[in-house]
Amino acid sequence: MRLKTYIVGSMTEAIPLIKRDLGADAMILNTKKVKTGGFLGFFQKEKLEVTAAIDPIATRESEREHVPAEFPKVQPVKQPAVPKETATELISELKNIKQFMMQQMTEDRLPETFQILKKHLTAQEVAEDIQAELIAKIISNLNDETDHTLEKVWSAAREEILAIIEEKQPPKVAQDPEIICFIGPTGVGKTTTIAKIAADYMLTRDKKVGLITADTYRIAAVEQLKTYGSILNLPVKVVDSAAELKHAIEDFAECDIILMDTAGRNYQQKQYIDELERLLPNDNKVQINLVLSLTAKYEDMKKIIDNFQSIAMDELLLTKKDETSSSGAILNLIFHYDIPIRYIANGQNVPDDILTVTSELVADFLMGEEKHA
Ligand SMILES: Nc1nc2c(ncn2[C@@H]2O[C@H](COP(=O)(O)OP(=O)(O)O)[C@@H](O)[C@H]2O)c(=O)[nH]1
Ligand SMILES: [Mg+2]
Repeated sequence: MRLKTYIVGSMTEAIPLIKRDLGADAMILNTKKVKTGGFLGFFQKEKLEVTAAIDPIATRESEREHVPAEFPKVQPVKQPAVPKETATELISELKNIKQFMMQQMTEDRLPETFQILKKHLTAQEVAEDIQAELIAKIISNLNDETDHTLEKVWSAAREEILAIIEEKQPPKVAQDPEIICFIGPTGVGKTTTIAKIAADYMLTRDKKVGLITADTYRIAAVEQLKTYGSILNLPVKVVDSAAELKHAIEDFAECDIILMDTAGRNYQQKQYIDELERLLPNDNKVQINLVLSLTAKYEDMKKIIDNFQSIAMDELLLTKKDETSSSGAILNLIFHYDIPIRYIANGQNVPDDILTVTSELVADFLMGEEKHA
């Protein structure tokens, strides 16, 4: 094991030195701040002590492992004398820097405006990894400390949030679905949301809508959808099995869109997902829309989504935005999962309380509206 310690101004400065002395396989063992100097221009009186190491034996052995023993004729590929700056190396450097930034980002070490931003994002329940990425990007984009005013940091955060959403949200499917099946936990607002969306298809888009419910679990649930059906003057069919569902879909052949309600289930349990799989036709005309309430814990939302590996979920729909002041889960879901979110429901009123998701809407929820025209 060869160890080497560097006193540097920043991690970016340390990496080329480590690579020069110890090679590209070196590992960073420890970083600590020492007085005198500065880190990325903020910590004026501090420098960074970086300890890196390389284990020449382990490195050689791991190189050997790449050559399969069964093929003795294979010659090890000769490394060029001066290793070229490859994309992989750059990526691993960036990872090192990011990892380091995350370590540094304990609140008391950040400049004050960033501490305020971080507190705000934490209160909004934005996940730690997203916070770290946002702050790292803002720091690297702002020119110097004169840019660290609260206003500039806030609007930079907004811009980064917009960029994340635009990058992560897959483009909406060009073709409208024929059948949308709404699934999700009990009481999240599936039936209410179906009524809102049905009204939108019918009144704004002039589409012929059919309603199906497979929620025969509670009599009141059937009645609830039938009530909306009669208010909107839409046909409602009740189904109890895959065969009945198939017939109902055939009966609605001349509808432009079928919206299907299901019983609320605890989808943290896999058995309910299997049950759903047996009910739904294996047909890509059917779009699955998972409805989750923003009042739920993010960890619980994740568990449900992760359980849906066997059924490809097409969209997420979030409800009860009006009942919570924190919007971090929206950004967390967009960042951690590549599932489109088309609507957010924000109240009990049918048909009005539903919003179409845009990057601006989510940025407004998170950072406040006053910062843009
Ligand atoms: N505050 C609020 N309440 C909602 C929203 N969506 C639905 N609800 C209410 O949540 C309760 C359950 O709704 P329901 O549609 O029956 O949920 P389901 O069991 O998932 O079908 C009802 O009291 C709805 O009025 C929403 O976006 N915000
Ligand atoms: Mg319902």
